[in-house]
Amino acid sequence: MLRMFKPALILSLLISSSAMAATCGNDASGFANWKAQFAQEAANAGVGARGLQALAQTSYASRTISADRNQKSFRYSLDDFMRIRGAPTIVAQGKRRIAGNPAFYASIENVFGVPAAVVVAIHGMETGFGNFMGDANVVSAISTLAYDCRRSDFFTGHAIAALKLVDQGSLSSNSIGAMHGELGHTQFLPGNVIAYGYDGDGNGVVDLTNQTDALASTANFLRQKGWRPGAGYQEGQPNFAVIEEWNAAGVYQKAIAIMASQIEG
Ligand SMILES: [Ca+2]
Repeated sequence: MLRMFKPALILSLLISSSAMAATCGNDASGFANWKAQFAQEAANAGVGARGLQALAQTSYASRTISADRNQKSFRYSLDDFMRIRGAPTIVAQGKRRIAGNPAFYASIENVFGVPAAVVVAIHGMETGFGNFMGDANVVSAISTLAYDCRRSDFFTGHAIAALKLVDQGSLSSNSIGAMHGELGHTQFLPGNVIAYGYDGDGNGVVDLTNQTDALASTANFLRQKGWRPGAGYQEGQPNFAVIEEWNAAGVYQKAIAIMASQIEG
């Protein structure tokens, strides 16, 4: 049937499909226009009234863009990385946390098959066990990144996800997270909350600022990414590949594996 399409019609189809994507920009000047266009895109993707209202209330996140443009690629050795991130403190605190609430951490292991020590090491590494979960407005940060031409490809899906989380009551216009919209105790991006979020405390809402939900979601992420209960997680062992799914940085992956084994030890 395609050969029946006249060239002009094919061209008009191409134009209309490219017009579906909201117009990105490199500074604040086009953000309001983008929001109006993106609202249509979001509605087409299933975002409801609450999510669209949250999008309308966003403002251009200058701090997020500034942080994103000034990211440096650090090339620390593993030893330096662990020292700078305070690995001995994370290990000591992690042991105390598991000893202080053994039933909770045992339930994480039982439900997801992931050692509590791995989840605890991630919790310590990401936010110092919830001590610093960020100070940026999540919906504004993630929307601004989706608008920014350099970052649209990666963040558009996460922006749609953030608006859906508003619809679900997991996020609001006032939710606070890290500079790139990472959420809660273990810094999930919104798309990962949709895909791997787990209502650990059973109150009907996945809330990553709730420690129980965040740690259950983290264990669920690892399990869904292929964690094999009982198999090893050090470099060269089967579950190390799953830790690689959590964070792309090699020193981070090795640090998590080492700290978790020290927490278990
Ligand atoms: Ca919950």
